[in-house]
Amino acid sequence: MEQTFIMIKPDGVQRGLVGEIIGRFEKKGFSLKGLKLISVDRAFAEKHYADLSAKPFFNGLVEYIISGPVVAMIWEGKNVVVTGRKIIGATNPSDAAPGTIRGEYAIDIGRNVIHGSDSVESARKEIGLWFPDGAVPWRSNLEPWIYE
Ligand code: RTP
Repeated sequence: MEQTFIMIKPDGVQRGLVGEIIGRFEKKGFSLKGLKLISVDRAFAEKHYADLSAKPFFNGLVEYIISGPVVAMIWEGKNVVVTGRKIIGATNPSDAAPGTIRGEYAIDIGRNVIHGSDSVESARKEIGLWFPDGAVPWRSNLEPWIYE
């Protein structure tokens, strides 16, 4: 089954949005397969965002991510990478549709509350970086009520 890496960024944690965000993924029917509250250092944040190292906003982005604890998660389910990005909404909250997490809870692109892997391949890499011991192996007995 497909997995994605979702991170509630420091602003989401500080603003008390953790329960709301987890609830959205749970209620959709996805399964939580990894969860931790963690503060990361600069080197780790730079590794996570290595693909963006040439961008002008890179340093500010790294400062933002290390400014407080984040909630790192693995979510599993059919098409969870693409659907997770839809639940999250567009990168810039001004473009994010109402009803999405960023559409409801964010204004500035540099305080956009949440990260979600943008492809199955980046999900695999990010899960490997954040959860070196892998996902917690368990299966929900609700699956027959979620998948036909
Ligand atoms: P994410 O990786 O956090 O899910 O975001 P994304 O794929 O939707 O967007 P990406 O282009 O990968 O950018 C990563 C994060 O960098 C910050 N950003 N700031 N100031 C700016 O112009 C700017 N552009 C991007 C955002 O926090 C974005 O989520």
